[in-house]
Amino acid sequence: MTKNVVVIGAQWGDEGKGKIVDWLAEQTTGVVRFQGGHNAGHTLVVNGKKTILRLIPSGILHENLDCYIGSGVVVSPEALLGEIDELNAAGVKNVAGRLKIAPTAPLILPYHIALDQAREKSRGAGKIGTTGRGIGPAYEDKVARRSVRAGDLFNRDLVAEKVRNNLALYNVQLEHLHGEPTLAFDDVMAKIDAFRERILPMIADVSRTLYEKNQRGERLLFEGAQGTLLDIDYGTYPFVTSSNCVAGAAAAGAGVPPHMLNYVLGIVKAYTTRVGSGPFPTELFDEVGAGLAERGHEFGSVTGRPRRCGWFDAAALKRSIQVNGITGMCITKLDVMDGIEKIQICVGYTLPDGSTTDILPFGADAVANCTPIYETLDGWTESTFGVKSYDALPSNAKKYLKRIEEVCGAPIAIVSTGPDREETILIQ
Ligand code: 2SA
Ligand code: MG
Repeated sequence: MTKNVVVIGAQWGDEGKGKIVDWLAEQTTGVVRFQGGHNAGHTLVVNGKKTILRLIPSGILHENLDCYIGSGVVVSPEALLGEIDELNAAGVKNVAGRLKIAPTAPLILPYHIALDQAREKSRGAGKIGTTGRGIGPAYEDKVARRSVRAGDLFNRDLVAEKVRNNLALYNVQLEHLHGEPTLAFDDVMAKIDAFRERILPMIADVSRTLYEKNQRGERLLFEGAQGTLLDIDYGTYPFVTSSNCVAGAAAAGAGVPPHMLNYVLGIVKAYTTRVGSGPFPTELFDEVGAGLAERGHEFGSVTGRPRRCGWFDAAALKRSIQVNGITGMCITKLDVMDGIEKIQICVGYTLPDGSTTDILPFGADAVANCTPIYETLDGWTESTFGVKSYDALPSNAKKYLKRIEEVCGAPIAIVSTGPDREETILIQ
């Protein structure tokens, strides 16, 4: 595969990015997270042992490589340290020593979490279904230019001043808009003091380090979180996350020039899932959907929420391919489709005025108006679980993959047939 790879989710997240990043990481010297925060849940299985990473890049299990958290990530220091402790306890070597955080990355502090959860409660039935991790408010602070950034931790007085100002704003909202308890300045500072010393040694000039690595010819992997249809601009707004999840965000979010992004690998689940609220044209409410959820273990890896399941949506994928410039696709969880007699693929939508379109429109309202147009393919009864060569796949599974390529307009580079590193077919 060409030099630096950006791995992005091409659907609504949970496509299986973690496994692929971990697998590709072996050929690199660094893995970089460039957006999102600990709302992500990246699951890796190595030798049958499962690890869920939320904030730490999914390359950390390779003990010879460094992991980077770029400026585009909103960093919860408490979540980060919790994850480091878990990895240490699992015997992963030198985690903190191999982790570098950009000084310009905004921090998630207790008031972000409180406001995220208070807002969701107030929204009632209209809730977005956020992960409740404070992601939205933390990004709001960034664009409002009031974030406490990682590098600010070197100056406690500056942090205290920002926290005081921010709390004045947040407490008004918590109390008067949402009827929730306010947060005390001393409590927030006590939390910051509890993590400050452990975070400081990890703060480094990530942008420069990545640039110089690239100049030395070392390979890098950029790890996206969530998915294109959750992108703040191009997703089903407002039912989206608060960051850009598309490949282009890797440059700004990591602090590297766009020419360093050589290959965009779109991770694509062999069916579709979504967690949280918002429109989902191919959602299934029958036993086929329930079967996908069960066989695919479709529960949020951070929150444990059940994921909604549906047919493969090639018209949504087409949008994703165009927005990201996907060089190659990696199809994951193909084995979950085993045993379905007739498989449907959405190839476009009928709109309320009777016209049709072959690509997902932008925004929740427009997407909610889309009625899928399906093509039906014969399924396969053989198990594809753990199959390690393309030729060994059932012929109907190959036809399914071929049709996906044709309708979406991008080649399939990798097929994943199980959660383990070994259960991966490299096509090109
Ligand atoms: P937020 O918390 O502000 O980012 O939520 C806004 C929307 O983004 C969705 N979102 C996700 N969707 C899928 N997977 C995500 N990560 C976890 C996982 C989720 C979990 O890997 O399973 O454990 O529940 C993720 N993170 C954010 C979210 O559902 C909202 O629709
Ligand atoms: Mg996930």
